Amino acid sequence: MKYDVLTIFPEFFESPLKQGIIRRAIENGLLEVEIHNIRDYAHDRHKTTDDSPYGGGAGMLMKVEPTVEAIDAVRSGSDDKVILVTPQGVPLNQEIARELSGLKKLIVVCGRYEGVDERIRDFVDMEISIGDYVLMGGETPALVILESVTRLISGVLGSQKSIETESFSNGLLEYPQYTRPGNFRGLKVPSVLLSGNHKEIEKWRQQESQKRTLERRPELIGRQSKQKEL
Ligand code: 4GY
Repeated sequence: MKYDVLTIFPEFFESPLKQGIIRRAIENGLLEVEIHNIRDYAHDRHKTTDDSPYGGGAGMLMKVEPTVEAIDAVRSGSDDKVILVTPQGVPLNQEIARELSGLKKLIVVCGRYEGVDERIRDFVDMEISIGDYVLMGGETPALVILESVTRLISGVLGSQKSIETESFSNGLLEYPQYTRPGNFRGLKVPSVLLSGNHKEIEKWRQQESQKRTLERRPELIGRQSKQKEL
C-alpha cells in the first residue's frame, strides 16, 4: 500500500515511521509512506496556508488552494482514496480499517488551525473521525489510521491467527490473558488455563469475551455479525 499524507507539519511523522511494525512493513516493501508538505503548494512568498473566515469569527482556516493543489499532485487515479480526517467524519472502526487495508493508495489530508475551508470537502472521497474529542490537528488521526490499517495488510503481521482471534476481529472484546508467574502477590491465573484442556480453555475464553463485552461495551453485542471476519 502507498500511504500519502498531506500536512503542514511533516516532521510530526519522522519518529513514528521509524518504529516497530510500521518500519518493518516499509523495509519489507509492503508499505510505502510519503509525507507531503502542503506549504510547498502555497503560491505567495510567505507560503501562506491559512486565512481568516468569511463572516468573521475567531481563529484561522486552512486555505483551499494549497490543500487542493497538493491533493491533485499526489492523486494518481483508480483505486486511490482521499481521506480528510475530521471530528465530523465517519467514526473509525475495525471494519473501516479492514476495508482501507485492501486499497492500493490512501491519501490522507491533515487539517490544522481551527478548521478547513468547506470547499476542500469537494475534493475528498471520505471523511474519517478517530473519536469524539478535538485534537489540534489531523496528524495524530493520520497516524492512528496508518497503524490500524498497516497491521491488516497481508504479510505485515507474523501470524494471521493472532489477527483473527483478537479484540474486535469477532466484534467482541478480548478475553483476559496471563503469562508467568502463575501467582503474583496472591493474584492467581485461572486454573482452566493451566489444565491443558483446549476445549475447556476455548469455552472459557468465549464466555469471558462475551461477559466483558456485555459489561463494558454492550452496544457492540448486536453488531457482532457485521464485524465478523474482520
Ligand atoms: N477527533 N478525528 C480529529 C480532530 C483536529 C482543526 C480540523 C478527530 O479526526 N480528526 O480532532 N482533528 C481538528 C483541528 C482542524 C481537525
